[in-house]
Amino acid sequence: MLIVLSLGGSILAKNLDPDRFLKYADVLRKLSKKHTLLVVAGGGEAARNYIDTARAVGADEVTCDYIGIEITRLNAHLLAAALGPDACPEIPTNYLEASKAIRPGKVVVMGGVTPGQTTDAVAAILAEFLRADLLAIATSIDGVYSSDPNCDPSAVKYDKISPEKLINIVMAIEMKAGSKSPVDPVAAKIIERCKLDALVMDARDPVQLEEVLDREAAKKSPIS
Ligand code: U5P
Repeated sequence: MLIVLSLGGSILAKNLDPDRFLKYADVLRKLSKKHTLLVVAGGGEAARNYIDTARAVGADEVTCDYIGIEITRLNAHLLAAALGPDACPEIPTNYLEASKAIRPGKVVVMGGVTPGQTTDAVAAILAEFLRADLLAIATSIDGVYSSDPNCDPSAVKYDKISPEKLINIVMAIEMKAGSKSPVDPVAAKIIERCKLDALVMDARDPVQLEEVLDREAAKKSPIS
């Protein structure tokens, strides 16, 4: 099975804790022996801090995005370092490079690509490009809600949601460099356009990531 995983920076790079990188690397290493696996690392707190400072010194949003992309690539480098020989040695900077980097049993790790989107969109576009079996978005919340559950106690969680409804929810969220939404609007449109099967999951615990992806893989290919 071909899996594209968007691995949120808020969970991967939390406090830049080396143990967290190593724990996610362990899980990804195991998954890569069973599946073709491409991982897009997010920017996390460091990206948001850099973007806030860039904005405060007068940078435009595109410049803020470029700064965010640099941080996602740094996180991708850290994850690749934690994977050691199980990571493809190059960090692709676009989709074609990512497709060419695929090697059996090795994880392709990359970060952002172009301004105006987040790494969720990178993962969605990559999933479309490679005709992935599964697009998984691993974050610190356990799914898609009608509004931000951290601010709105009446937020409703959706177990399943149509791409059209997802678009309606995410379009209401402000789109700026570093902004947070359950899935970014570009990703939501890509999911709609190519009818991708996308999974949003709480993967603050790396073990959960392995369990959920193994379960989804078993659902998709019950014989293997
Ligand atoms: N970013 C982009 N383009 C990409 C990926 C990321 O502009 O292809 C910028 C955005 O400003 C984003 C930030 O909010 O980097 C950090 O990425 P993420 O953690 O939000 O995915």
